[in-house]
Amino acid sequence: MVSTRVESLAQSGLLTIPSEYIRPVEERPTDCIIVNAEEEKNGKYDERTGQIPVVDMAGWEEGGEARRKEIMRQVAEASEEWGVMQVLNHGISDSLIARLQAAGKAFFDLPIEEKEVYANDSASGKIAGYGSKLANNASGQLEWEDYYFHLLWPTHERDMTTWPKYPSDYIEATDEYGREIRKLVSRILGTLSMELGLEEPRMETILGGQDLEMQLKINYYPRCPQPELALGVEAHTDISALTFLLHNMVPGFQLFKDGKWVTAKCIPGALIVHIGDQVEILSNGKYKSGLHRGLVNKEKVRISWAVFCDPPKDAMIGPMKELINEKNPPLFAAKTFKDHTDHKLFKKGQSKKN
Ligand code: AKG
Repeated sequence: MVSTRVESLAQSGLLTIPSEYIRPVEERPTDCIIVNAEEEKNGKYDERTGQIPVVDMAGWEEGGEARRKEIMRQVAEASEEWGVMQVLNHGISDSLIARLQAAGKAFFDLPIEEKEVYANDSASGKIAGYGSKLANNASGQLEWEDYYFHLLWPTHERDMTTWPKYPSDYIEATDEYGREIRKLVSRILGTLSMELGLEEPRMETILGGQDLEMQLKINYYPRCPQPELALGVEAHTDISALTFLLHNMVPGFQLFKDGKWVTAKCIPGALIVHIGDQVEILSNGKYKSGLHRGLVNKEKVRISWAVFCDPPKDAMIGPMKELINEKNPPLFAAKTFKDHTDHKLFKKGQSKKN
């Protein structure tokens, strides 16, 4: 099934967006600021951003035990309170991030016909490649974005035919980035385990250890003539264990906290790290999987790079037994990652808590 590319709509010069992209009134981002170049220049958007915790990991390797403990405490606090944090000095170099972003942008700068060579077919289960959301709900709602999706980890399971061959640095830069993110996954899962009083490898082992998977999704949000009516990515929590997000410094990532949408400040070099559903379940709700969404912009193309870190499909994920006692009964039923995914993304099976 061929989807309409949002980029082609944007290029057609339309002044009003098709009805499938107009969100119901309660979902529209009217109560929050649609950041535009003017607001950015006069610093106005800063007034409404900035609360998402920032964790500076400088000193993790060489700063001694006290410094490492302090960083671990901040990661755990942000995960309990917000489920999202902006991480600085995470160990991934600015030059590698610049290469990853340049490669993704160069791919999306290609004419649409050249990107179509990589088109996915999500309706028939071929989810890797270039795509646009198909309506999977009765109201036929669509998101204002095109994307590119492929497996990043483990390396032996990659199907390189689904990776872009252009630009020439795409494969090398994306591979190197994946290796660096994989190290950070261990650091964060180890921290989250230890902060619950468990052995460092406990969570990572349940989440598959060597078999843990990572998927890359590049979200491409073209300029939108009516950003106050649309969403780039609708509100959701991630089905993953952890998600790592970079973007091109056009604001739009929002987290729902205490009844309000909070826009993440654009901090060069920062990685937005999310707790996903699997870590929320393992921790029996101590760490929160944050509800978030992506806005679109009238004046600028927004691009983000999300790496979803998932357990293997057959991994059984439920609250860790060490955390369960009479006072703390399990808040979630154990299920395989596949069941969780099918239920949440494809609405298969019985309607339960998640
Ligand atoms: C997703 O890809 O699941 C996102 O939530 C992306 C959010 C963003 O682009 O800011």
